[in-house]
Amino acid sequence: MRAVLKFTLLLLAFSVRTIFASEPQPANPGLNPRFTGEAPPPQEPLMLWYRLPAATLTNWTEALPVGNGRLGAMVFGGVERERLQLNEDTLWAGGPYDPANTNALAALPEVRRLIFAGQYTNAQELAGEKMMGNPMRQMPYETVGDLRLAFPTNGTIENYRRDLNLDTAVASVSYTASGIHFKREVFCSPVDQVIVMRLTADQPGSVSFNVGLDTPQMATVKTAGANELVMDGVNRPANNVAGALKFQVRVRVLTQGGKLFADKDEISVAQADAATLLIAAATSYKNYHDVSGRPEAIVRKQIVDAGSKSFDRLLEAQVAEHQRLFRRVALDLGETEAMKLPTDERIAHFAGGNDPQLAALYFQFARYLLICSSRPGGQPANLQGLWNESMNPPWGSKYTININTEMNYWPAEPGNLGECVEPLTGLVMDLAQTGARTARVMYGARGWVAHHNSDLWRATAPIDGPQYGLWPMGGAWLLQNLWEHYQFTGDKKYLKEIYPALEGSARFFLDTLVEEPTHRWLVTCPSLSPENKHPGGASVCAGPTMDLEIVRDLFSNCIQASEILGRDKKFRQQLAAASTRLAPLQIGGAGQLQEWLEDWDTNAPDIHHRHVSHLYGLFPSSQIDVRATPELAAAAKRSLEIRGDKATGWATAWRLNLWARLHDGEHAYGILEFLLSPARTYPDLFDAHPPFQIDGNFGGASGIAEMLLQSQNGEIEFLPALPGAWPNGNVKGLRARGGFEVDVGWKDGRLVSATIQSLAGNRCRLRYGNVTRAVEIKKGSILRLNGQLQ
Ligand code: FUC
Repeated sequence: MRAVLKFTLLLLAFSVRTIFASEPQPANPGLNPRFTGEAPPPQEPLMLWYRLPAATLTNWTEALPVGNGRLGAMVFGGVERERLQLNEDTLWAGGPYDPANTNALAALPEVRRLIFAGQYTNAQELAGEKMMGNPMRQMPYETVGDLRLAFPTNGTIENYRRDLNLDTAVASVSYTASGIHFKREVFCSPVDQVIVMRLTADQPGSVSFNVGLDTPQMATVKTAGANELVMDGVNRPANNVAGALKFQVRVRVLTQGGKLFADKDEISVAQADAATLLIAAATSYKNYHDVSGRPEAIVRKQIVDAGSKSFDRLLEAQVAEHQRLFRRVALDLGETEAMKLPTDERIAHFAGGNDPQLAALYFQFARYLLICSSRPGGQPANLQGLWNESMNPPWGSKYTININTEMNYWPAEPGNLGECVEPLTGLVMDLAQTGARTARVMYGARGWVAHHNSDLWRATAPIDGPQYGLWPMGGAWLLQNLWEHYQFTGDKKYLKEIYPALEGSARFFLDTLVEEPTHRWLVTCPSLSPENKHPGGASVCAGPTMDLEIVRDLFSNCIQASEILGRDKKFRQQLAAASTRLAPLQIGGAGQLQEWLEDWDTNAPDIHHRHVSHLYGLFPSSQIDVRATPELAAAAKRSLEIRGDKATGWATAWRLNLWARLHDGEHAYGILEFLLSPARTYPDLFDAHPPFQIDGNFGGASGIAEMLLQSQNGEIEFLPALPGAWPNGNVKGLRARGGFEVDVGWKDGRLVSATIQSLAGNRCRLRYGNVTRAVEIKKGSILRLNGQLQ
């Protein structure tokens, strides 16, 4: 009886609901005097760590991400209260819809006429009226809600530390309170498809907490049986598209010792020795036109299956699966005393400091994020990867495909994470379906088209306004990422799978390219150079440089693919003929690479614009190259100088890659210093556009790889842009085009060793500075070289 009374009092004392509903939040618990002592820095170098919780449980960019590609959480690490903000990658607003605008085709000739007559603002206005998708905006990606815990903690907190171990993918919180050492570990298993949270203490009977679920979604929360919480909900409508998804979250609470009590919508644990929470979430999304899945059946099974395994078994399986991918690449840029500082302090001191390992950590963090947000079978990494606390996140946290989604996948191949491209391949194959209708209805064209954005429902029509949306190149650019997957792997089966999408996209351009009146070059029209206004008072124009670069790559890839696969000879010839008629790259009066057909660059309203679209030819493409096309490379450099280094997160990351391709290691490093400063990196290492956008993380990692190894244009080049800040180091396991795995070691700024393993048996040419060497390595064999490539 007394025990029951005590237990009830305990429940009243720290009900999750009461605490979260009414307790005022301290303005800055970072200064909370109750935290004392200094937890030691972690031994493991690949750790993010902090001496305080994420402030007030609201400062989301201080929380630490875990994820299994589909399901994810942000872990805040609070002491009296803990928050796990939850995501599931198919919980978006809306339902299946078709945004193609049936008025577009009739307006197309007039829009083109106005553009060629130089009446750009009129063209843009008409396109705005007749050529935009319906609705004009796409569906946002949404949060699932939060798992909330409340703990009966009193007194001083000693030696607090929270961290994220990139090597095991486990987030931990540990501290001592009232002489008891508490520990929490959280991971999200790709094997068992649940988030697992383990709560332990070094003295028996010390683990007590209440747990509940919160959500801004249209959902109900209740307990089920003695130890489960269930949230049932439906997604929201958006932009006149009805919500069509159901979802369920199920939490099972397992205890060792102590007592467990299920209230209406909360579960309480008192005086347990340890507890494990299993969290599962699923929606009814099957694919972009089928929402008939059964979330309840899915999460029930996941919870039952995971519940039959011990915590150690769950942990072991997830660590093994994570390390299978994560451990393929090791990067050592040198270690210094700075490593002993918490991660947020290191970010503040990176620029001008001596902390090369932070760059290595940043590189590996991006690989971690890709593994955690883009696994086979799931959705591709969106603008925030997988992690989003809002119902209305910036830019809908969608797939912006005029740079951002492509950038997300730049580190995938060099970073030896080719499998993580699978969700992107899936997206593109879907867009080839939905985009076929957009091509037919809006352009009267065969093949398929996608404009500058897409969402869970694979929408492909122009959105947001013609100055952003009227850009028919998104699908074609995404195909370049898929082509790179083939370049790095040589996987013919994959090439065969993506060939219809390549062929369909090329066919769209054969049908829609038009002759511009002055030179009779073939150009896209209407289009724009992503989001950049030209001096004609609009963005809309004909034949921006980037479009022609993308079409040139697309046609060339399609020609090669059809040769390799032995098909479509006649089509190949058509593509070759059209290729020679595309408008060429042009150098303008300021010595710059022209962004448009006309030499407008230095008269454009924003010469420092964040997008550097015309430099696509230098990176990610390799049409412009310091050795093969030195004049164009010099012009690209001039364009970059005019644009300047300071830009948003992803735009900074793009500049980093471009300077690496120009083989200017010092300039590239200066840009990395800006990217890794508090202006562009949050305390949890997430990229700051600002606001948070994950592309800068991925683009940054790609840039670091480009500084150490490049493999475009038939050569594998060692240390093409090594900065003075990294005199000694080595990298193991990077991938190069042609199917190679490469290790590189350097000392005093000079190459000392290289190891090349051939995965496909292709020939290759190696380069270090001016020394080159052609080699043949049998498939599966390894070649070891010294600094002279001998
Ligand atoms: C493009 C960029 C913005 C932002 C958005 C998601 O529109 O121009 O900077 O990254 O995508």
